[in-house]
Amino acid sequence: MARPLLRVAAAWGLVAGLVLGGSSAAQPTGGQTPTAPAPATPSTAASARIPLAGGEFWMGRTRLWLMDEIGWQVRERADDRPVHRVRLAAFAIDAHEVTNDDYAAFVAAPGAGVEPPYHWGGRTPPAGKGRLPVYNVTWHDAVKYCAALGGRLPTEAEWEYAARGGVADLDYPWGNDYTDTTPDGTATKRAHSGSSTGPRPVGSFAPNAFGLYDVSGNVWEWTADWYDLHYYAESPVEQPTGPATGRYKVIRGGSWADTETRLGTVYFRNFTAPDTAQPTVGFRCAGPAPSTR
Ligand SMILES: [Ca+2]
Repeated sequence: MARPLLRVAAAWGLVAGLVLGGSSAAQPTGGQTPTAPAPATPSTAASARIPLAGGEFWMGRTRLWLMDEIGWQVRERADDRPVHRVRLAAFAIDAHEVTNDDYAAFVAAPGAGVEPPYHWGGRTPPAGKGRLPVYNVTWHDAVKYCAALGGRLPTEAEWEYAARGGVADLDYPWGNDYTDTTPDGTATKRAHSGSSTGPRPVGSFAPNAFGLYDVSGNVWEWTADWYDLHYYAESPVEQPTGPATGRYKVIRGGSWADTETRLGTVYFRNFTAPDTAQPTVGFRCAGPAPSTR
């Protein structure tokens, strides 16, 4: 049944044009226009963690793709189905991908027990690169970083819940169109992808409805969960945490290097080995919900 993934990047526009909306297109509730680059003053990861009340949502690919539904589209895996109900407790998640500056402070801390990413060429990031998302960090070191800040990696379900921003039936964190068309007809990207020169400073585009930046694109983001092709068929409703074991960890959101826009959807699942450090993979942390008084 498994067939090689058809390299359809060039044809994806055709596929996207055949989307069966299913229901009326969800309205983007976040900002719709890319913003100016983020302020030069770095925010700390701790201060930029967003509390989310938790709740229920439909996890998985809720939008129907005509060529997929009728079997015309060749896919190597259909791991984003079945769509299933998920209920999450309150938690908090970083507004931004972890930056080089964030990670440098961690690396320099006594007892951190991690080495700096090799592309830095030293203990600190290259000048002017502090607001870029950190990458070339293994899953294990990402876990250490988050723990040092009183957090952890988000589960895959938490990541998707946060990425959707409380809006049902989305393809992307801002809506269903990958680009924003200005009055003069210019199509402007709403996330950083399809580049050959690396990521951009975090927060270079508008956030989603929950205030998360760069959920789509910039760097893939580690999640806590092991990957399994069939997990959605057996996922519990309550607080799913992924398979008990596996070989690969789930990464989400697509990266600066990806040209297929579907990789930047809120439901696209990808995976890689936890001991690999790659220039397209970074992370953001989650943590406990702030205590209520
Ligand atoms: Ca990202």
